[in-house]
Amino acid sequence: MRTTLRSPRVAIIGAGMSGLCMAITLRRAGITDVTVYEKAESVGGTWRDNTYPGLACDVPSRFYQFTFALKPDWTHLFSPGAEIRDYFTKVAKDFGLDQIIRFGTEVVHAELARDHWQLRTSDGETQEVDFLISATGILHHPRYPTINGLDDFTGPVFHSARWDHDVALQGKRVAVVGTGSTGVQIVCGVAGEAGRVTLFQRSAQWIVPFPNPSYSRITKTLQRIAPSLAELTYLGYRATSEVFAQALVKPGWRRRLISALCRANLRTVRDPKLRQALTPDYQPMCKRLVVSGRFYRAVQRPDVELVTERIDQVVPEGIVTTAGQLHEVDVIVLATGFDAHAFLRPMTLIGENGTTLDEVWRDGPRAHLTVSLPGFPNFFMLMGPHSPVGNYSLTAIAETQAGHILEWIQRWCRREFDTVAPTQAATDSFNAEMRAAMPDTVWTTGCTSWYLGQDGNPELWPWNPSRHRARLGQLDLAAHDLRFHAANTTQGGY
Ligand code: NA7
Repeated sequence: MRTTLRSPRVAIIGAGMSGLCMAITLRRAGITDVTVYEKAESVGGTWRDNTYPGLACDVPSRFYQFTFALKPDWTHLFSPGAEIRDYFTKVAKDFGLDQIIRFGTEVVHAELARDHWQLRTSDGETQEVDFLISATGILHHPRYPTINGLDDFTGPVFHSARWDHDVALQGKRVAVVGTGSTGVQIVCGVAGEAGRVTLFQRSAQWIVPFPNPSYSRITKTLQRIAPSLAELTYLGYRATSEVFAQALVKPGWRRRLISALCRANLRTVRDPKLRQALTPDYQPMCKRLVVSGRFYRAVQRPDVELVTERIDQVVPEGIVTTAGQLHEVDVIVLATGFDAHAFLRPMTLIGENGTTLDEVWRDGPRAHLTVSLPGFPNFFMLMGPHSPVGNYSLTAIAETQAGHILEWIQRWCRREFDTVAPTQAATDSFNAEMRAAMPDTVWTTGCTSWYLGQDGNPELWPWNPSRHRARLGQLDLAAHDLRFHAANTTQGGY
């Protein structure tokens, strides 16, 4: 007897890169009852929120894109943020997502009701869905530092992810607080335009010196007229990234090679005092490696100053360090990072037996294979806890996760279960396996960063990203609790 396929109602939270990827993956598979909830007024997530000067992705553009929407005419090896935002906007339009995205609508509450989810949005509307998928991003909530007197400053102060474009920087004295990828890119972006840039560095960063050449017209044409070349290029970047991703997760020649590159780059700083000030006290790659072929040149400019004394307080006219020196500035930019562990927050999520996500994650976010949670059936995450990061393409990770989630949904369509969730035992065993692998990773070699969770352990995938693809490519039925619920009424076909 043939089973009639049923058609699921799916809600995706977030229309950033990963939410778009999920929605398109579902629609391409013929699943059409999909709603994407987006609290802002446009797509793009981090690429919509970040608009600071100098913004670029630190993953090559030919690898930071969707395989189902390869763009032949990327302008640069590492293309600027606005171009990436435009790419995602175009992809959303090309795949008809404009009709299914509910802009300006935040999901504030989601609760399991036996075999489906009930959602509530900020405007009080409710909706029932068979699958709930969170794609709320990792680096979303700006982290504001607690610095005495910050509110007393007379000039503009803003976070890098909330850039105030009404503030003209020409000729101004600009303070940049923070030396992560963002601070480094901002210094490169504003040096020369601002009158003076003062970079307040709490920890020095290792910098890998990739140049950022533009693509020639002939390369763009070839990529356009030969789609198989575009695919091969993507795969070539993926293979290379996976060779070097090994440096992060295992000691060996790759780690030594990248470290040597960073050290050689640092030696290009001529002034020994400045070089010393820029020398980190931890291994390269322990914090996320900063990719920049321009930073050391920028920081050696006469109109750029590096301050390594800690900030003591902000006064109306500038920043005072613990050495008591006042640095008079006109604008303060806080490139102080994000709360990377606020997955899904501030929304409330209630799973089986009334258990909340906050209770389950009291000791930090944990998941099964980065995508699902015991006790939260038919709920999946993109970019969930321990998703592979570390200078690897998140579009590739999103595609792997979306493909995995689609497979579960297709099985639901074939009525192989009504609800699916990983078992607690499988989740515990996966997390134990990860913990055992952590000591080999470079992230545990002695530094602090947004990679570390509240227990001091890295919240990253401790193996090569290729293993993520392999593990998510094969559904492990034995690791899941598949249930049927009597009187399931969902009907229809797709
Ligand atoms: P990061 O990488 O978290 O960097 C934040 C920077 O801000 C880092 O240098 C911090 O120093 C510094 N920071 C944070 N708080 C303070 C205070 N209170 N005083 C001085 N300095 C401070 O964020 P980014 O936005 O640069 O990059 C995030 C990711 O975006 C990046 O990894 C890429 O994936 C893209 P610390 O090192 O903690 O001493």
